[in-house]
Amino acid sequence: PFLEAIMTHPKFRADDYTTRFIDETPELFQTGRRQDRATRLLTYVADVTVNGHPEVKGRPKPPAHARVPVAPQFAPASLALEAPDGSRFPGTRPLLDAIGPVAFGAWMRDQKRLLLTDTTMRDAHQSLLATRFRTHDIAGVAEAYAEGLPQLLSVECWGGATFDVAMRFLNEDPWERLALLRARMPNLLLQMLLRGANGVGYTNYPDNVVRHFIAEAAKGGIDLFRVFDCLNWVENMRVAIDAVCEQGKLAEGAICYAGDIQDPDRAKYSLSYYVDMAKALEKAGCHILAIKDMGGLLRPSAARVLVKALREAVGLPVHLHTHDTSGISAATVLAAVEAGVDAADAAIDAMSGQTSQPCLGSLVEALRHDGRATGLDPDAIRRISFYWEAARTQYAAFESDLKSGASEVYLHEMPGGQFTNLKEQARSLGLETRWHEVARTYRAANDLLGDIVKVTPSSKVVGDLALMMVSQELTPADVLDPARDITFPASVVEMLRGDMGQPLGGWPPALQAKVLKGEAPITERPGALMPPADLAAERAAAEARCGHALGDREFASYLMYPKVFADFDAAARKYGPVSALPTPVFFYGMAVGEEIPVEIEPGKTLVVQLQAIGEADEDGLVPVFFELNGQPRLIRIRDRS
Ligand code: BTN
Ligand code: 3PY
Ligand code: ZN
Repeated sequence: PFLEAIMTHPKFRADDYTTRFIDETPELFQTGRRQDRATRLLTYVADVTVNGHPEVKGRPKPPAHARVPVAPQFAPASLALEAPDGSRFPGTRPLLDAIGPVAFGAWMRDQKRLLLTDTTMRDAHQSLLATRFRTHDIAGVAEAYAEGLPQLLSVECWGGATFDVAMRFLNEDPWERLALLRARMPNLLLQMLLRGANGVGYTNYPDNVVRHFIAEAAKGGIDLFRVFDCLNWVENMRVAIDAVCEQGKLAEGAICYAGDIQDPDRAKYSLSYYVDMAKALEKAGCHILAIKDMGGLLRPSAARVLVKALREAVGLPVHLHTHDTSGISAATVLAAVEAGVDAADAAIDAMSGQTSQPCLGSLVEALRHDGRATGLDPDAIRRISFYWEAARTQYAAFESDLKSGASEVYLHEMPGGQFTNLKEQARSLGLETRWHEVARTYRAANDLLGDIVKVTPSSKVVGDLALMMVSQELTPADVLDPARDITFPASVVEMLRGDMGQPLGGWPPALQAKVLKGEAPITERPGALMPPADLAAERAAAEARCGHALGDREFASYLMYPKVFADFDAAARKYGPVSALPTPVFFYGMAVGEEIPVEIEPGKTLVVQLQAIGEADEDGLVPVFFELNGQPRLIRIRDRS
């Protein structure tokens, strides 16, 4: 019908067919493109129906009668916020646009109520479900946030591990997710986690790559950048902080919390260490100061001392981020609130607790009749949480076997975002029954490395060393023994060479010498030694590799992850916009007789029905019969199951 429509078009028949024909009659060609996308999507659905999805193979399945997530609806957001001059705004985004980042920081400090960030769309699923939440489910509830929770400080929804997991495992474009969230939450600040010179990757990038990424993220809709360095090395954060400021966005400099300020045996991470770092971040131009307690190690009494000291030392608002691995994190937040913390992070109820953030709804209720009441609507939180609860059941394959809070976190000190990942890595090495040994060895590995800040990517290196020690039955003494030849993981070699930067006090010399086997380490900032990337040449190489021109955002993805992006790009060309599929279909395919709507772009919905699955032919191809918008379609798929 597509070709027929073109051939019979009056212009075509009048013989004035030129390339302008396409420009003047785009509707004909859009039909063609749409069908093309539809065919690719049907190919994916047919494939996953016949062969299953490798990521959920052999894993627990969602219960058969799971509730379908339906986002609640609220009236459009009221003018929930008051600016310093008394004018009112429907949320923090227009307030930031009106007053700019410096005044916004001052506004935060002036607020009596506790400001809250909802982390569900980023850290909560990163920490609970291996970052596997899909755009479909995240964007599906965005409007409810905009309308139901306009008093939020921000929505943390991007960055950290979400960037590469989206491409690597979910066949979806992180930039597309950001664009949808931006459009659906126009009144809320969108917040991302940026690993400083490591961008959203695991290694230091040239300065101009970091700048390019931040410029694209700001253009794409990020308002608040939480910037950290995995060794708390402020030198390594400056390029990113400057780039955020240059974009006119909020730069939140994070202090990663390690050790215990109240433990005299951990003198390395003392109160004055953190106060000095806070002052350095203020001087570096940050608008907000974050305490990033990625391990959930900040005890309530320490939080009281730390928050008070930081707020006295700097004029910036203080934003507390913690994890509930211990089970006690709400006590930490409440202690910080008493000490005057300006803002805190929490996850929506159904996605809170354990390695995730403390419970948003319960914090709101706890402070409800308090001088620092948050202003958030508990009923809206509950209704939004019901959505997440239903959506979460669809990700049963990615749930960890954690059942409770655990004080063991004070021993191993793993970040919440790493815990389930490392457990999975241990499982894949056959060490699942020796998890507590891995946890203890993780601490030993940390101590061997000189008691470092552990957060992506330094935490990954500690994990690699720990797994090596457990699987090869090595004690710390064996690791240090000059007579014992050890092949260290590449990540350990790179970190001790200085490729990630410098830790407080430097690397332990004996271990460093043994690991580097005579190679000289660097002590400068890695980015200062790297020549700027030749962006034009890189782009040409990327386009040659992918076989088509790349937009600035696609190019930014490529610069962070060349191979992951190229693979994603190829899969996207093969399968089309799979991010639009409902999650059960994405992971498990369709049942015969099932019919689903798929919104492939705003206002364009395909109706897909699976009619029948035939027998494999002599070439091993299985015919899969669909109806697409009422028209029969046949896709043949190789049976690889
Ligand atoms: C890619 O092709 O690079 C991305 C992976 C997509 C895997 C799909 S899921 C449905 C089907 N079943 C498989 O085993 N592989 C494909
Ligand atoms: C990340 O970098 O992904 C983190 O979550 C660090 O805490
Ligand atoms: Zn976190």
